[in-house]
Amino acid sequence: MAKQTIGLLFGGCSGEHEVSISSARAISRALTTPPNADRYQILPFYIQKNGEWQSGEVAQQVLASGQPLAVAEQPDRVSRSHLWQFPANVAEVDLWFPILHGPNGEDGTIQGLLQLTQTPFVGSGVLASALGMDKIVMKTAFAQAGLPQVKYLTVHRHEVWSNPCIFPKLCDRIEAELGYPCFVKPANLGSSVGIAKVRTRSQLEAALDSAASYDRRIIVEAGVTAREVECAVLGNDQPQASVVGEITYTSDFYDYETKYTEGKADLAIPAPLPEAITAQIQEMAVRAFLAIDGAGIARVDFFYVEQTGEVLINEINTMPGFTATSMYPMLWAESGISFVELVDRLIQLGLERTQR
Ligand code: G1L
Repeated sequence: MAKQTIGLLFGGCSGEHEVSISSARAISRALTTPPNADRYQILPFYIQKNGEWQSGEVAQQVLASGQPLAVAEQPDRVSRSHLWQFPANVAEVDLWFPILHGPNGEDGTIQGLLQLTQTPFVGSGVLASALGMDKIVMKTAFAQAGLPQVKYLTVHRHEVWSNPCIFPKLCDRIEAELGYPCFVKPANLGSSVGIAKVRTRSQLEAALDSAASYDRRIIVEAGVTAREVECAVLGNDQPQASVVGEITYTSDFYDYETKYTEGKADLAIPAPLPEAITAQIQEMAVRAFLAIDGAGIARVDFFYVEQTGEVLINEINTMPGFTATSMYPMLWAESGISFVELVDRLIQLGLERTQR
């Protein structure tokens, strides 16, 4: 049987460019390991930090070395013509495996492009990707599905910036309804950028101002004292949940630095939880996946409030980290699906979804 050509799409214009390269390397190793090596061949496409697509030698080189390609940053001279210059061999791809993060990689935009090419791809489509990226609409979908969450308020940039009469009232309302500590987050930025934990009025004011500079829409969440647990979901119409994992960390909250610095966060897989709580988390993870119309892959993050026994959903991530030491593949490894098998399953799920 002829091998299927897997278009590995990695890099991208974001702060997680390097993470993307690590994930792509782990996936390419899995694709060149038997039995995958007999079924698939890799066609790598590297998106440079300036948005340019590279295939062939250049992409191979980045994949082999793990080193990003240096780009001259001259924002005032950036041409947009490269946006329409895709390498000619994109036409050889049988299925896309997009390992991308960032403004144009995880919000449904890449999925829209792949959808337009009518080529199957791994992971969620446009709708679920967009829902998974926007904290406000995501929470609305979860609420509609009856999934319990922490208390939150949504704020618009104009309430923070335009009117000096509105702002104090807004802060009063946040203090009355949520209290301290609370978290201020831009609705749309991933990877903890622009997020602040605040404990006083002046910190709240500064955090709202800062978040407003990142996004027009802001979410403010009540702080809870809880354990942070995560569950991996795999499948399409009948998705399965993995064992549950727990994250403990030394910093004040799970920020960007903690996420990507070795040794700052510890993972416990499986998490030491009562059986009934584990079952509840797994059931909620699947419900969340179906609520956003997820496909293939997602990692769902929860708070477990030990004192009350409550499980609250925090968020769903349709593009979870995918390096050899990332939570998502490790949860499946503990559930009996190896990294090599997981990559095969994701490809098969991508093919299945478009065949229906
Ligand atoms: F295509 C998948 F499988 F849906 C997929 C896409 C992206 C899985 C995992 C990721 N992950 C990432 O893009 C990243 C968060 C590791 C940044 Cl590279």
